[in-house]
Amino acid sequence: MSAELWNSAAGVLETNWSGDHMVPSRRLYPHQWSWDTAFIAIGLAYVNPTRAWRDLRSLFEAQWPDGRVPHIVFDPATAEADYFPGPAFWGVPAYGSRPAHGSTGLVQPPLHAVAAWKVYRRAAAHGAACVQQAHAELQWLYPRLVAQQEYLTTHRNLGGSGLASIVHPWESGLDNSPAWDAAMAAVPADLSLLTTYHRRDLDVADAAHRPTDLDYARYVGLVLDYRAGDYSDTGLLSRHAFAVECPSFNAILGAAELALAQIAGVLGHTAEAVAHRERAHRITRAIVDNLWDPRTRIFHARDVRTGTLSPARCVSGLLPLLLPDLPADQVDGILAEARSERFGLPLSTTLPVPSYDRTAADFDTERYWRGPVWINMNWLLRRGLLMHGLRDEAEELRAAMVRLVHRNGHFEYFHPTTGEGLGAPTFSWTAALALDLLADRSVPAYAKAA
Ligand code: 9WN
Repeated sequence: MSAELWNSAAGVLETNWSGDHMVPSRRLYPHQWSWDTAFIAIGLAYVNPTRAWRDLRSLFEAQWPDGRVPHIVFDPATAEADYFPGPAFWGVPAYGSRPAHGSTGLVQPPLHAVAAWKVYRRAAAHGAACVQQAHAELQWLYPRLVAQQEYLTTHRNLGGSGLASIVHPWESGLDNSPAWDAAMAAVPADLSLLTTYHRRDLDVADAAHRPTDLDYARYVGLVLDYRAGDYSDTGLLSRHAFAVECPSFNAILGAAELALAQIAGVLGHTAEAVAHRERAHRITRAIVDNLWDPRTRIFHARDVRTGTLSPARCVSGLLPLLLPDLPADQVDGILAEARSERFGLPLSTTLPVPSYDRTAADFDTERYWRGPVWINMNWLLRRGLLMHGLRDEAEELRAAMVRLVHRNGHFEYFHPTTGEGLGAPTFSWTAALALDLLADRSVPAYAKAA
């Protein structure tokens, strides 16, 4: 099984390579996406490290002068009509060293430092020249990764606690999650926008799997508002209808500081390494202080405009497990939730965890982020389990993910009861993470002792 899965995964990454970047999927997502690039680099590290670095470079060459790393970097070779919302809709002026490549003005979870560190660590397996290349690439990336963190912890510190706010559901990467329902209810929905703009996603995907028109109208309206202010974050809280602190986005923000500490260490920046660790600790503290609900005993998204926590129990609320300093009470709460019937950590015969509480009245087995299983979320959860020494459960989860992808293919996401593949069929991050899951059976260096 391993060789067959390995070869098919490597094949997907070959098919989706576009000269200087990887597309998530040729038909549905024909440009470069930010956090996809991080997951993809983790897989490319095994089969083509040069492309892993090239892909990260392509993304960071599109970094804005204020440090934000755009959530999509547009490929000038792809027609405007092939993806909505494309470059013309975003209207971002030329900047930086890749003026031919338009971008969006939004961000996505900053997983790139974690990815860069993993690609670097893997380099030794490919020989001395590869280690030298990895060192040079880390040197190029490090100040850019730091600027990315600075943008998120200053410009996007809308709530004032040191956490980053997302100002659009697309920024979470979990676009259509029930975690945003309460905050989105207050966002005006102008359905006439969908007459002005055509939803290209419905031409290439099943409408039952995609966000509703009502939500899509809100997505479009939020971008138009942000664009009207030239994507400035100054005073945004008082003039923008959506500002939320997401537990998984901020857990990744903290994990990024820890990866930066490792990177600073190998680059000889000892004092900076210490500062990154301190920042990771502060982010962990802020997540616990602001996003923990003592009644559900997991983390929830906080609406910064109202100060309220979303009632939805989502997989994103389990991901602060990625942080090694998470207090024992919070670790216990997350594990109880993950093992409960709501998420059901896999025993040897079941599936990986779903994106949303299986027992919720609005659990949806097909609509993306509202129930289906995603490999990237489970990959992050496994990393969190290992971080806290839970090796047996991490191994069960790893085996369940490998089984699922082997049986059903490299789909974008999977039906949470049948395992059937849904969404895009040859999806890059599923393939990339399958490679990592096949290769990385050992207990990683970052894992605490049980
Ligand atoms: C909007 C590319 C992206 C992922 C997101 C996923 C989906 C886009 C869309 O696809 O979002 O950014 O058009 O639905 O939700 O996590 O990065 O794979």
